[in-house]
Amino acid sequence: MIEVVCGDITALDVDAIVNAANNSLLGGGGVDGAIHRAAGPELLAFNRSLGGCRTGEAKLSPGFSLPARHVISTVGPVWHGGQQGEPELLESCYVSSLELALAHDIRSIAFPGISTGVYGFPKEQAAVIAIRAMQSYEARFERIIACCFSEADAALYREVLQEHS
Ligand code: AR6
Repeated sequence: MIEVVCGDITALDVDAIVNAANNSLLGGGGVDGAIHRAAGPELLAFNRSLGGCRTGEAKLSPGFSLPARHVISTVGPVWHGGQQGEPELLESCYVSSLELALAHDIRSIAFPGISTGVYGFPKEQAAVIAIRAMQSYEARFERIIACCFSEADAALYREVLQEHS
């Protein structure tokens, strides 16, 4: 079962939380800033050793001061109108994160709405891509959580889940 929760992803006690990062993996605003603040400066120091991350790919870090054991950083596409591979790249963020999790025995994972903040991906289309990817992996995890930052986003996810179940 995919769980839709509304709140701050940094508070979740799961094996891994996913970060909507940028190519540098060295921090930023939005959920990325919140995760770096809650994890502590060790996350930035660790990420300097990772050599960045390509859009659509994912990298693993420890959770440091977070309740979550790991951070999986993925880099979503910037929305340029949808004709530059944005949907495929966003799907790849979810699939790459889930594959990386499985390779490291991560059994509970929480995602924010990757690319739906400053990167400008339309929220409804992003929710459909997110839910479809999560559903194709749900049998291999104990928990997959879609962590929404507003009640409106959570309502959208619940609607999409109903339509796609
Ligand atoms: N917990 C859960 N979701 C959150 C939180 C939080 N604490 N804070 C924000 N969100 P964004 P992007 C939601 O902009 O669009 C950074 O500067 C937010 O409501 O964080 O992928 C990076 O360094 C939205 O739905 O990520 C990159 O440069 C979602 O998280 C760039 O932003 C994603 O919004 C990435 O942009």
